[in-house]
Amino acid sequence: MATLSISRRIRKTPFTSRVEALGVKAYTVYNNMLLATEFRSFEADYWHLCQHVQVWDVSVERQVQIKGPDAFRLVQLMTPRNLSKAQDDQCFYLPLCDENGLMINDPIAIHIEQDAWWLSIADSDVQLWAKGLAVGMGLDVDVSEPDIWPIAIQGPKADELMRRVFGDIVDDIRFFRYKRLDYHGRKFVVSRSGWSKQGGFEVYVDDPVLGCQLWDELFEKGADLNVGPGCPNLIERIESGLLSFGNDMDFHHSPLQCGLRKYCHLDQDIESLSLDALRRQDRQGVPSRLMGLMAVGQNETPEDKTVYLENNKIGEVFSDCLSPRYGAYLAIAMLDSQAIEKVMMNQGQGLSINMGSQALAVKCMEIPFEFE
Ligand code: THG
Repeated sequence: MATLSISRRIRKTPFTSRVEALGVKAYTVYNNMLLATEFRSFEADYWHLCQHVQVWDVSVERQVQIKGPDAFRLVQLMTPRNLSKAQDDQCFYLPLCDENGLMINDPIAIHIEQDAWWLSIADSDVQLWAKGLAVGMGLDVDVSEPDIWPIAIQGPKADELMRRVFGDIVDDIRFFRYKRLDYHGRKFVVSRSGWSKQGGFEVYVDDPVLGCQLWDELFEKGADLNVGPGCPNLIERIESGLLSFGNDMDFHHSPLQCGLRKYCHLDQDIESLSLDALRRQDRQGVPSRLMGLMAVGQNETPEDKTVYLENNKIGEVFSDCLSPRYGAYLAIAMLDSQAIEKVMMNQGQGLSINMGSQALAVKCMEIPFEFE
């Protein structure tokens, strides 16, 4: 295959030379920036992540900073999740939705100061939307994208590695909380979060030199823990039911279709752009929903992503993988709501995906997957 031409539009990160030296095999482009997708193989990366500890260059998780007297008001306008009880050290997984109740992005929001928030965004131009809203609504805020390059430390040995670098203080960081920890005289925001369910942290590096020093120190101090390079892993994130904006949902979908209902506080009195539209959708019902599909014993991924009930097309697979742990084909698919109802009355049975001359029978279930 041809290679990717890299210019200023497709940005490198302070860690790109290290990621290269560690043998990255493939990249994707996310927020106009390089994101590794594979080091060993998807499967070897998966087992290493589940057994040891990995250091990820997730600089692509750009921070859209919203700062000023109206910062809270703007962030609350952008999401149907009630943020009024936000604690000082809290991180929130947020659907961002427009006035039609459709998804713009699904960042982690960090309440960084009294009057400042970071939106740690997935792959879409949140900054432009936020600036437009701020100007259009006459809000007193400054919207920017500061240079911050998060590093994720993920895996069962992440706690031990982070203790060695930052001290026992990391034990006091609870899930989706953060602390500012000293690193050679600079304070880095360190949160217990990350795009895997293997546990771990994210360090919001705002100094490239110290960031590279931290990167190297993680590898030095983690040698006996079998630390290795890594990246968000397709298999792990599907098994764990972590959604990928742009893959599993996009500007055409509402959070009610994506299993994000629990982050939509439709019965609360909040000032949010999407509230009316989402309440309407909730009353009327949504046309399709994201569901999990599973085929145990299957060791090949279908090329055709159309999902059938009997001979009718009722949806499409948006992401899929082979799970080595469960010996199964796993998919995240957007399916017609009426078809889902029918199939769930039949214990999730009855759906299939075309595989050449055969049909692959798949079992339908809610996300996150429940494995027996
Ligand atoms: N970390 C940071 N920024 C990010 C991501 C991240 N930006 C892009 C992308 N990932 C945003 N998407 C998600 C999706 C899911 C989760 C985090 C970010 C996640 N969800 C948990 C779950 O679904 O179980 C927990 C949610 C909760 O309890 O609120 O972690 O990974 N910095």
